[in-house]
Amino acid sequence: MKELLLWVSALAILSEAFAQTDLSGKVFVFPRESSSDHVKLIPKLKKPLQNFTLCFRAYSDLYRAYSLFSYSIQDNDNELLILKEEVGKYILHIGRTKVTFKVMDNFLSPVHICTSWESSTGIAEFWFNGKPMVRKGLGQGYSVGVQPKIVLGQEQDSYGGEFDKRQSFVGEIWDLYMWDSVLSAKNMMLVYQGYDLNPNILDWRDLNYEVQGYVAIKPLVWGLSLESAEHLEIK
Ligand SMILES: *[C@@H]1O[C@H](CO)[C@@H](O)[C@H](O)[C@H]1NC(C)=O
Ligand SMILES: [Ca+2]
Repeated sequence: MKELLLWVSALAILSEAFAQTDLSGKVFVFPRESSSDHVKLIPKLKKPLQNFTLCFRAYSDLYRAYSLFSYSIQDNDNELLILKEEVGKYILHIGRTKVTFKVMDNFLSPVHICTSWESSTGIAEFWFNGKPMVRKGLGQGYSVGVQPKIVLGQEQDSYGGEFDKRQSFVGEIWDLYMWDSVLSAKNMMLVYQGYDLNPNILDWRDLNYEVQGYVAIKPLVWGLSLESAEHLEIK
């Protein structure tokens, strides 16, 4: 009986830790700087990636460098990494190569980022607030490795760990989606507008994740209008 109870509570903990959740209208808040707080994302991914598109929104008032999306594999901590290096400058790592995208940064408002890459040409796109930045090329012929550890809030220097406080993210992240294909320009614009385009690797509306440390899930507050907030019964 004792064993059964243990088993049942272990299952409950497991199902809580690996919840498959619709996070529409919600955000992850990373409320403090640390070298530990993070969210692990569990992707639907079986084959190495020859093409992908990754989109999300982020809001932060940090001036220093920080990690936005850290995807490591067994032998490469920077397999797929998006870093904001400084105001106006984002870095995309794929395999052991990287490129820089320069953007017109409107500091202190949320940003929407979609980045895509195709192995056959190595061309990477970086859409910033619905607009395509200058395309760059990296990792032509490469395939992004499988069985990743995907971390939000921290930058991995080993497979699933070795976080550096100075690269941690403080702020809010939401609307994160990933596809195993390169979205067309029209679809990039539709994602920016908030359309659901059936992402097949990571889906904010059906997300498998695990919170570690101090990360809160809160309603989205940016961009609400009084009309859309009416149901909140503000009097
Ligand atoms: C990746 O995209 C290219 C076209 O850019 C296509 O030819 C190829 O089949 C795609 N690979 C996969 C695995 O979908
Ligand atoms: Ca790293």
